[in-house]
Amino acid sequence: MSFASKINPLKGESYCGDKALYFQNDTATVLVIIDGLGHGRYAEEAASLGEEIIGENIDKMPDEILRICDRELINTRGAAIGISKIENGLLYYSGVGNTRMMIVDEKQNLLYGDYGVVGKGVQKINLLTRELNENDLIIMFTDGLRENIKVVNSFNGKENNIEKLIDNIFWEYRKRTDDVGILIYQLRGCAYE
Ligand SMILES: [Mn+2]
Repeated sequence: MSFASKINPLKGESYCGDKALYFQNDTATVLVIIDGLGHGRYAEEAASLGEEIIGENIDKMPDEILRICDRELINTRGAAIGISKIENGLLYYSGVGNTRMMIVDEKQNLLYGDYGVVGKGVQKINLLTRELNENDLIIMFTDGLRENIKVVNSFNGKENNIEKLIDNIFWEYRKRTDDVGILIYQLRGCAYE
C-alpha cells in the first residue's frame, strides 16, 4: 500500500480549508478529500468537523457517511467531500460538490461529485463500486488544482514515487487562488518502483 497527501493554504492564509485524509480499520482503507467552502478560518472549521465525523463512521459506506456529514455540518459553512473506501479488492466511492476523483488504470478516469454542498441538504448521492487492481492509482483533489491533470506527463521517468508525483502535480496544476488538497493511493506496496 502506498499513500501520500499534500495540503497547502492559499498564500497569506494561516488556516487551510482543504484536508486530504487516510483512515484504516481492520478490513478497509478510507481516503477522504475535503474542501471547506471558500477558504480561511470558517472553511477550516467545516473541514475539521467533517474529518471528525468521518473518522467516527469509517465502518459505513461512503454514501452513508456523506449523509451523516450532511446532517452534522448544518451549522458550518459546508464543504465538498469525496470519500473512497477500499475493501476486499473493491473500490467504493461517493462525492458531493467540486472535489475530483481520478482512477488511473490504462487510462485516466475523472469522476465529478454529485451536485450540492455537504451540510446544506444534499439530494442524491451515488455510490460507485468497481474492482481495484493493485497498480491502479487513486487520485483525489480539490478545486485548488486544475482538473486537466496528466499523470503520465507528471511522471518524468526519473521520479518513481507518489510523493514526487504529488509535488509535480502541485507545481504544475495549482491555481494560486484557493487552498489546495490532494492525495494519491495505490494498493500495491511500492508505487512505480
Ligand atoms: Mn476550493
